[in-house]
Amino acid sequence: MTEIVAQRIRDLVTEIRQHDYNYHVLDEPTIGDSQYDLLLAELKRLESEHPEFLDPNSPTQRVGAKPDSGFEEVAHRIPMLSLDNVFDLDEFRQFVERMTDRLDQSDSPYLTAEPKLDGLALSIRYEHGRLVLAATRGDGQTGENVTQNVRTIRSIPLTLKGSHYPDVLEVRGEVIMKKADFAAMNQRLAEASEKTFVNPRNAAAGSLRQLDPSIVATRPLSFYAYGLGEVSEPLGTTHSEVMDALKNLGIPVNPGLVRGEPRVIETAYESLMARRDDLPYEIDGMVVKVDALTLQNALGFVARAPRFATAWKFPAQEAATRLVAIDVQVGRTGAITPVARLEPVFVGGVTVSNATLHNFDEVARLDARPGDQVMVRRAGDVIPQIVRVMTEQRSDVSRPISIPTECPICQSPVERAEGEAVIRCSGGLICRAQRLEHLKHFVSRKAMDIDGVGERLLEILIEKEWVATPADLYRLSAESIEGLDRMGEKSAHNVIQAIAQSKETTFARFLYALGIRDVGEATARTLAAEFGDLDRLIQATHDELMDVEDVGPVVASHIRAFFEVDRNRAVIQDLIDLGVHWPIATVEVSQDGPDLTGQTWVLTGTLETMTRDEASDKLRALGAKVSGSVSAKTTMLVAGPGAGSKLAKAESLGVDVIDEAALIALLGES
Ligand code: 5U1
Repeated sequence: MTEIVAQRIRDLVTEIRQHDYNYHVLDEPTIGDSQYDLLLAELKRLESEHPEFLDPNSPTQRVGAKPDSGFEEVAHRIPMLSLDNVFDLDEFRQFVERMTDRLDQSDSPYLTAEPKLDGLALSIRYEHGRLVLAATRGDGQTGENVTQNVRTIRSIPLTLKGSHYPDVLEVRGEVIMKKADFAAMNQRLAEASEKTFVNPRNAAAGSLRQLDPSIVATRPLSFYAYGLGEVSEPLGTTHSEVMDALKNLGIPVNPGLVRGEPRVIETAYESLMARRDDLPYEIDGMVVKVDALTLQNALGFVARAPRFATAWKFPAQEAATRLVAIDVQVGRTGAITPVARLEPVFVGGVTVSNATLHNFDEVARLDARPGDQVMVRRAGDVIPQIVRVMTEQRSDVSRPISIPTECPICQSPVERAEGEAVIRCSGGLICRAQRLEHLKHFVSRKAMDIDGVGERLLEILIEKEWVATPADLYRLSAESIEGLDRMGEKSAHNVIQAIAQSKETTFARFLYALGIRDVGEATARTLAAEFGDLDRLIQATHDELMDVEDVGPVVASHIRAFFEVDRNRAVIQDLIDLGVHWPIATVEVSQDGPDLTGQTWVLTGTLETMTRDEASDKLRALGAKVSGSVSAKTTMLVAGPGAGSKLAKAESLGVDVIDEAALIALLGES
């Protein structure tokens, strides 16, 4: 019996180690987390019932004992080096040239490139295949003994895999926290009202230096090796061979190693920088090394850094600067948003002088005040953001800004809809800021498509009070605009001609041009197809609007609110009186198919031989109305694969349901 238990414990230890390797090294887990937890729980139970079979390196022993106080010092037998940096292509090429000269070679040496993980350097010592010591870098000569904590990091094997390894093997690498693990951990900490971490690097460093290993065990740390310290026998003749050997021993190695000539490395740098934000961990550059270990030794070291390697840094994504002011902007829909004006700072590869603050809740959350030192982040093409305010450096006289109660442009009162973070100007078209944005939208290519009427001209026309509503554009003459914005006679004539030509439009473009909140091009097209006629749309009830595909309660409310404003209806009438027109939609009822006039159809799920839009057009051609939601008024539901709640509702209401094949037969297309 006891032999059976001992064997089961050994099997579980082997199996769990294999899963650790699959998960952390290969990144290819073969079982789910809960299955893994079951195996670990069984092992824990058997070990507690039979402590005589407990292997000190069992996967259950990762939550180590508490050290008495602080961390003891560890002298590194081989110093832990740091890296010199290069910051651009020129510096990189100089680095390669220096090495090539020094090696007295005609060709530059083969190089490797790997992501420079942004974490904490760690040295892990294995003796006879067992983890015996883990130490932080410290000053490079002496670090801290963090063995108990490191034993809790699941990606670090407590025993090496296989049977061939050096008696002494010191592995060097980086302890990090992946972005997703960091976000989840911070959320957990926040929910427990505990202090959260500013970024994954701080979280990794703070967690590894925790004095209580049982707390470290709850922190989702990862480790990736990038080199060696002391070894009793070589693992290979090149850096790439060493990395492969470490991987085979069960050690996770720095991912994405590239090997090649300097040109290959230059391309790898561009590619890595482009993928930077998509990687699961934060990196701050790329480490380039000479691949051949003999050449590495020949090149040697300067002071504390090797000559054979460098960190080719990425432009920093975060930088500190001063928040000069918080300005307020009014958008086309009247949204009033705070904008941070910054002392210009170079970040993410560009000079930034503005950052978004989203809304006034965000200003309060950050506690951002004019004059504060702030940390600005610009990652990829994302609009620069303020991620942190250094409140500790704040002057005593600083004061929070107050939320405006009136529009800074037209002084109309501001409104805040329930549940919305955004405040809005209630001035509508009387607000000059909204007027400009509204007119820019009206003339834009996908709306009325009026060529030659740009932002500058609109600004002048508004300034002169010649144009207050879109209709005023159609009252302009070539003579009146000649000379504005350095416009010649010919240009003025062209502009007026473009304005006149825009009078002939489509219902969908006109609807889109009105700038109703949340009515984009696609919704405008659907509304135009569904209602065909402006009066019918103006009179449509909330429920009728909701019947339209893709129109939900919020959009329906915006449409209703827009048409309920007298001034908006007056502008529409004005536009029509000035000659804006579109073809009247004539529903040509097809002679070939059945007459579906008066029927309401709904489409759901995936159609295989046509798109939903095509099917809708065909049904409309037969006289049917196509709605987005099922109700008692629905005549027929066409359900394709993947149909969900609409199908269930149709069945519960007793609405007839057909599939795509039946629809095709009905359309007479089979
Ligand atoms: N990826 C990587 N990071 N890193 C840091 N490789 C690497 N190599 C290092 C350091 C300090 O040093 C070796 C070149 C000795």
